Amino acid sequence: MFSLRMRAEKDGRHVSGGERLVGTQEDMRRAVEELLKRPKEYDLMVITVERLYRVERVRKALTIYSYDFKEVESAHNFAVEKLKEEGVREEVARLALELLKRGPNPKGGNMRGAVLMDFQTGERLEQDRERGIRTVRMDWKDRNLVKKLLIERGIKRQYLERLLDALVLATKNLYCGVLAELCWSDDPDYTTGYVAGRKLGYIRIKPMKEWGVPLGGRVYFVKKEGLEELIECLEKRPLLVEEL
Ligand code: PML
Repeated sequence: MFSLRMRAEKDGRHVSGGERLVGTQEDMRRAVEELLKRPKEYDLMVITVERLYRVERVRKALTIYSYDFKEVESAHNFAVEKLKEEGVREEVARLALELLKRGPNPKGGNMRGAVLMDFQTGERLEQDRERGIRTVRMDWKDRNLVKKLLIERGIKRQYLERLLDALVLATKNLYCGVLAELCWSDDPDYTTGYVAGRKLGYIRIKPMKEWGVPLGGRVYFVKKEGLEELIECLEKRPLLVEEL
């Protein structure tokens, strides 16, 4: 198999990314065509193709649930309650919400990757606070089938790719040993976010921010022990998710 990854920039800023694990030349051609269409505008695009020698598999993705709220505050309170069910302390969950609200990058704005946060103390554990930790090398075994199943469940086509990418990423995170995750997009036009955990599954929550806000990101709640292995799994070990 091959890992195919795309990232695009405009004026030096990351604007789009995507990835696939593909088995044949035909799949690779199709994936490149799809990824090429992803960014609306860019002045630099980098596509990386890497041969993989060992791909792990997980049978089932996290179960999806969805909750809509009238305002951000109620959505955030709900997210905190859910994170507590996974053992994240309330103060730590609130710290993570504050971090994503103001932009987790100490130089201002968003990070490319995720924050690693000690689930008990709230200490930030990622070495590089501008880059963060990037979960990569994961995909659906049959992306088109999963798309079809999600459409049958009533997911709108315009949100499909985003959900597919986020769900496979959250599934890999837990597989690697992340205890729980909090996420919302930095896209100003997309206010749905999620919390994920082994007991929780993948809980979509709307609205996690106000319209027009360009700040977002991911916080992974983790144990301090075994951090190196966890990071190695998230960033290096390829994983296919077999079923929805
Ligand atoms: C979803 O379930 O709709 C995805 C929510 C988070 C998307 C994160 C992103 O696109 O950056």
